[in-house]
Parts: sequence; C-alpha cells; structure tokens
Amino acid sequence: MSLLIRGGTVVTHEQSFRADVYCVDGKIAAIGENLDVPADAEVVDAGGQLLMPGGIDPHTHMQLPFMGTVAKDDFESGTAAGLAGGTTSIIDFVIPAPQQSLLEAYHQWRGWAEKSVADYSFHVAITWWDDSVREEMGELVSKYGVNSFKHFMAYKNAIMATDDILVESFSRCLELGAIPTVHAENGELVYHLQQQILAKGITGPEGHPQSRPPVVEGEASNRAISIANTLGAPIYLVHVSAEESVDAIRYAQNNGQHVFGECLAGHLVLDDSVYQDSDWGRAAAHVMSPPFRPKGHQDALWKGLQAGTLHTTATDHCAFCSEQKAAGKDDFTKIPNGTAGVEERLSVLWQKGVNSGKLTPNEFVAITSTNTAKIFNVFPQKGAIAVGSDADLVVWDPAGTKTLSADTHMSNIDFNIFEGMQVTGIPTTTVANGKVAWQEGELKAKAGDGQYFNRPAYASYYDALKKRNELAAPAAVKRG
Ligand code: DUC
Ligand code: ZN
Ligand code: ZN
Repeated sequence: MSLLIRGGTVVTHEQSFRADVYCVDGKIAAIGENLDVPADAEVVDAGGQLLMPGGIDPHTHMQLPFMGTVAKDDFESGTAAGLAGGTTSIIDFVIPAPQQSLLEAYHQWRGWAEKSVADYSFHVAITWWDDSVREEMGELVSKYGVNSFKHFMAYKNAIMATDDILVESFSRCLELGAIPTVHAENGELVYHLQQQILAKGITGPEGHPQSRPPVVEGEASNRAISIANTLGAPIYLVHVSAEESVDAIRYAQNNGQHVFGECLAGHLVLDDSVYQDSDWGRAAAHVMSPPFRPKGHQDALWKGLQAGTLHTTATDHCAFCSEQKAAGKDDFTKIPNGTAGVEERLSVLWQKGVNSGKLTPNEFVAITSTNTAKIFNVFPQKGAIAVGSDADLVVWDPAGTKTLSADTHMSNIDFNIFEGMQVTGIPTTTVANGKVAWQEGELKAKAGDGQYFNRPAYASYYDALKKRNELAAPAAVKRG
C-alpha cells in the first residue's frame, strides 16, 4: 500500500521546500525530488499546491452526553467533517460522570470512537476525587496512552472541579508526567450571575454572555495558573477567549512558568453581537462557553498567537442542532452549550490569519498541528512531514475559494457559525494514514479507518520540573 504525492511544496512549522512525499504502510517513507517509487504506487498530483501536516484539533466533543442531550456529530460524522477540512486527528474528551470510574468512562468513549474515520486520542476529565481516581489516573497514563487530564472550573452541580480537586489532581499529574488542562471559568460566579440575570427577567440567549463575562474567565485562569505555579506543575488552558487570560498566561510565562494556551477559530473571528440576533434560533446557535467576546478580545488572541503566548488552535466542536438548542427557549441556562467548527478551522485560520498577513504559512502549520503534537507528546509521529512520521497530510490550494455554509458542510447540524464567510485557501486532498481519505468533496475513508493514538508520559521533561521543585521550592512560587 503506497502513495506518492507529487509536485507540491512541503510546508512544515519551520521551512518550505519543493519535494515529493512517498508514503508506505501509513508512514512517510521518503521525501525528495525524482523519487524512485514502484510503478504501482498510487499517485496524487499536488500540481504546485502546498503540502502540510494534516490538522490536529486538540479539543473536540463528539457524541458528548451534555446538558440533557447528546452532541449530534458522533465520531464518524465528526471525524469525516474534520477530513473534509484537512484535519486528520482529533483529541477528544472522556468526561466521567461524578462518581463514575475513570476507566469505565474511558472504555465507554473508546467504544463510541471505534467508528472514527480519522485518528483520535483522549484527554480524561477529573470531575470528582477519591483514592480510586488517583489510582486510575496512574493506570490511564501507564497502560492507555493518556498524558493529559482536564478540569472544568465551571458547570457547578455537574462536572465542576473545585480547588481541592485541582490541587490533588495537578499534584498527581506532576507525579505521573501528565499535563493538567483547564476550562477556566469561575463556576460559582457563573451560577450566581445566571440566577441574578434570570431574576431580572432576562431569559434569552443575550443572558448567556452576561452571565460569563471576561473577568469570570480571567479570575479562573489566574487561579489555575497560580495553583500550578505553587505545585511546580505545567498547565494548558483550553479555549482562551479573554484578554485577561492572555495577560495572565504571558505574565506567568515571563516568570518562567510552563503555561500553554489554546484558542478557538470561532473566538478569533466572531464577537458577542451574535447574541443580539433578533432570531432566537440564530442567537442560541452561538451559545457556547466561554461565550463569544466583545471585539477587542479577538485582537488579544491574534497577538497572543503571533507572540507565541498562545500555542494551539482548536474548535471545541460540540454540535447541537436547532431542535436541541430549543430546550432553552424559556431559560438561556438550559440551552446546550456548544458550536461546531472542526471542518472549517483550517480555512478560517488561513483566510483570517495567513491571507491577512498575521501568520506565515509555517506559523499556520505550527498552530494547527505541530505545537499540539509537541505539547501532547506525539511529535514527530504527528504534526510533522518527516521520514517515519504518520502519513497524515493535506494538499492545500492557497488560491482555491469556497463559501462556508450549513448547506454544504458535512457536519450533522443545521447551522454553521461561519455561514457566508468566503475563504481563499482550501484543502483539495486529505491523506490519513497513507491513504487518500477525502478528495475534492468526496469522502473515501470508511468507518473504523481512524486509529487510536497513544500519548506517552513526558518522562525527561517532568524529571527536570521535579528536580527544579526540589532544588528551588520557594523560587517556584515567587511572582513578580
Ligand atoms: N463548552 C461548550 O460550549 N461545550 C462543551 C463543553 C464546554 O466547555
Ligand atoms: Zn470548555
Ligand atoms: Zn470543550
């Protein structure tokens, strides 16, 4: 089983060069010009287009049971949508119910994901705490290739991780060589503001951003970063949407702390005016957490990406259709939180990032695949075009155009938050595990073609962190 991608310009996170890429048995076997390949190799003619590592979306929720319903894109339709947009791998989230065994939940999600058409891995959420959770975290790291644990600082009375849980879990992550990640919103404040806003008679989607203002995110980001700093653990903040969080991350980094930041394609280009839409369904379709922000925050996110304060881009793909959103018709707190985007992320970032001059094509690769692969310890297996790497690639036409729309997307929902956006820069062929998986609008990969990928613990990196803590415990907590 071999495939030659001929005539493209290879673009990696650090360089661009003319080369053909030859793939054998799912891996990249050779890179160069005039490669000597068997006569029966399948050929994709890149015709002068770009060839980049397939996108890795580090934050999706396929088939998530959430707020009384289940997200519409399952692992098959969601990963297919990813392939259609040039994304070849996702890292989704196992979210155990409080008191549920982590391993039981992990196996449940693994079962659901067997029908994936593209590769997948899992972060596991810590939604409660006792000794069994501590033990099972160890087993997930040592046996099941999990090296990241997620903590929801919001969603009180459901999956919220309180400070005591953060302290226990971050400490355990440090012991195991795993990275703690957080959804940073102060859940107590969100709950309080929701009751206050409902009491004022505000029940529509406009109440959603009012109940989750930027300061609520900024407080949680600062708190999570401070806890990690005190314990000497690294930390990864998912879906950073507020300038306050970017500032907190930059401040910590400038003080020598290992803090990583992710932002979403949606937060980079949409603002909170979407919640003022006179059409309830359109406003509700944008309800996600954290919410879309006043315009100025977008600027902070772009600058964060440009400066390297933020490292990765994701989507938080969690697709609910209008019928599901209608559960919150009379109470915005009951609108299932979530928006889609796994299919549009690369084109939106190319259009708004590369075409505007904010990002170079190499920086685009860094923030759409390579940085994620490095942070979650699967580089250079993924996020790279190198001999021996997984043959997950996207042939990219920088001059190709498209109008993003729910009428043409692959996702299972009836709404597209990027509706009507014209993009120049689109995938033409997506190669996953050395096979043409999607080409010119046609899905070629089949259910089950996607494979689970392990993410090993960060042994040497964590040894260094632990040594630093032992040698200089007071310095590790010093700020300013
Ligand atoms: N935010 C969402 O909008 N949906 C799923 C979970 C989350 O944190
Ligand atoms: Zn979240
Ligand atoms: Zn999420």
